[in-house]
Amino acid sequence: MKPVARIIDANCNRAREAMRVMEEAARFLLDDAVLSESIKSLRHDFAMAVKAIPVQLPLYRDTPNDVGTQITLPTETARASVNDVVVAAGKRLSEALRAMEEYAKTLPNCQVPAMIEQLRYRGYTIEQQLTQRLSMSVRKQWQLCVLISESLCPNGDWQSVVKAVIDGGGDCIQLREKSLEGGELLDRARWLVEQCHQSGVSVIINDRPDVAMLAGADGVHLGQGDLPCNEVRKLVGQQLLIGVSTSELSQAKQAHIDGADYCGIGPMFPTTTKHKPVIVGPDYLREYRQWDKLPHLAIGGITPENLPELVDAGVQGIAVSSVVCGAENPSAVITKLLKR
Ligand code: TZP
Ligand code: MG
Repeated sequence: MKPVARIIDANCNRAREAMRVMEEAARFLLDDAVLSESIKSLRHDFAMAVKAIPVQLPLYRDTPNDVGTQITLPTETARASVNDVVVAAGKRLSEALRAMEEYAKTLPNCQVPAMIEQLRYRGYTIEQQLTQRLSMSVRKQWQLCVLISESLCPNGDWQSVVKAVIDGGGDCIQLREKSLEGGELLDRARWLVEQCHQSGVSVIINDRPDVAMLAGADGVHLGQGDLPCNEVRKLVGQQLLIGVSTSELSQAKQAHIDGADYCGIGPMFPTTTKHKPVIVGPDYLREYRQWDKLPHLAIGGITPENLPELVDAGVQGIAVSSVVCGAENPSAVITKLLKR
């Protein structure tokens, strides 16, 4: 009994520590409430499984006489980045759970191996989500996002506007088409992703997480009345960035809790692109910057002429539509906006 209990005890500690390291990354590196919650619940269910082990594990602990405590490999003493810390923790977790599972099989009448096995599978998925999330284009603060709608472009020539954004130095395009049928929308999204990703420009799809996933876009943008951000996060995991439109700080705070990656904030100025009875203006931007837990895109009626007001309020990124799409020379407007 004694060696098996020592093994299970050591691996129990290892697994718990690994989960804590992973949870801290989700919580403090990624600010990801959903992922933090799933690791916390894994930790909780692990504690329940440990309680079901029919042995008083700490009674068998004998750290001073553990021959392994002095054996340290160079790879354990340095980590190249925080990502490596998380990767190592993920591996440690699965190893520890597997060791517990195998050795617990030798205990009579013990249901614990099956419980640990299920936790190990959950751990694999969490490790995958965490490392994907850390390695993906984590929360970008774009400078200039152009919302492209065919109906706003002269002669419907939206492709020329795409080209102008890419060539002009915009770093994000949002495809905003409210009335295209799914098939055509998906074709357009795929075309856009192909054009943009060659040049390092991000692609966000308005309203439609399904289309964004199928097209390999970077993200989806949700309004307050669209599918809720926390629900979309369940659907897309860490594969998409999620943006949420907000007009007040309480909405931004909720978006943050729900796992959003950036906030649209506005409308900054009167706009004809969307019906917006209340203009929140640069004051909301100032308030947002005081809080500032997520990247932002100020939006609504922004032009090269009124942009300095936003710069004064601390703007880091803007989203525009009609001023670029409707321009005779979209490239010239993009250049002016970026100069400001
Ligand atoms: N959400 C708030 S304002 C707005 C959206 C989609 C429209 C932005 O377009 P424009 O033409 O730059 O005012
Ligand atoms: Mg919407």
